[in-house]
Amino acid sequence: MDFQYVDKLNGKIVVKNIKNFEPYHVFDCGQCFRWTQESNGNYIGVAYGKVIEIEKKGEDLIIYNITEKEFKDIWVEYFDLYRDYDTVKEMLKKDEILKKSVEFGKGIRILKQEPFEITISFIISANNRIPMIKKEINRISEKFGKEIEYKGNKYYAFPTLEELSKASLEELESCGVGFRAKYIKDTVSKLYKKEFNLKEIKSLNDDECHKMLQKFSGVGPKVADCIMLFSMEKYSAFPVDVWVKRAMKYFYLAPDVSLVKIREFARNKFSELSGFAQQYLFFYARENKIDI
Ligand code: 8HG
Repeated sequence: MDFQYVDKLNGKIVVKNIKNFEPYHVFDCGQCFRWTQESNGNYIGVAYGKVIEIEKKGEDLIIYNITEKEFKDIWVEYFDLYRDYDTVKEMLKKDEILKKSVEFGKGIRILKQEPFEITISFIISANNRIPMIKKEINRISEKFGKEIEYKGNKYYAFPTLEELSKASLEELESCGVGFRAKYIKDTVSKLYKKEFNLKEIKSLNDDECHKMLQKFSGVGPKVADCIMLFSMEKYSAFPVDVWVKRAMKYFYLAPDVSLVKIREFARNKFSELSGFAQQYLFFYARENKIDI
């Protein structure tokens, strides 16, 4: 557990003595698309139909626009606060090569995000860049999701399955997602018609889950790994994108190994902690613009 106790004040929560939580590391390590840094350094994000604001002050984390009940019901889990990341990092740092990346991204935590939102978001992420992915998800939310007001500004929740089922192909295309519009439409329709159920997929073991997710259009091994890791608590997932491939080549492997081989190598090496290892590597490679 990475926090001591919680002080509740009017409309805000102070999480005392928080460990292993650096907002920049958590929100800019690639796992989420709906958090933005404000000019004062705080982060504002939309998740689970809520808007909250995060400030790190010394050893405390201040969360604004939140009730104690919401903190307990949603955010403790969302921020994975029950996990002791010192242990995760100690285990990973036994690998001398990984040490540098773990120390670089020491305040990373893997968020437990909402499976439907993450499935659609990572379909959008294929062959795309993070700033564009963020814009496209924002447009979809603006068009189909519920409006939420905070501090005089308008935010939009990611649409529910019901809400997104009403979107036409043309409307999706108008959000800038290009060829991925048909993948989104098809995935939403499979879920809406109950041909597939994300809760059931989440309950499968890691390998079955990885296989099942690839039955959706626009979901290959990499996107399936991201969905598993960022919304289904499957920590043996190891998504290999360009940055992770470069990091693996840079730190571990000879050049020109296939993505499948890199995934296999890493999963054998890091086992149940593969997903965490991947995030430290992704953050290190992207922040340092490793080019190999
Ligand atoms: O956190 C991520 N890990 C990996 N391995 N890939 C990611 C993450 N986040 C993210 O957006 N991607 C993918 O990398 C999506 C896109 O293909 C590319 C952007 O750098």
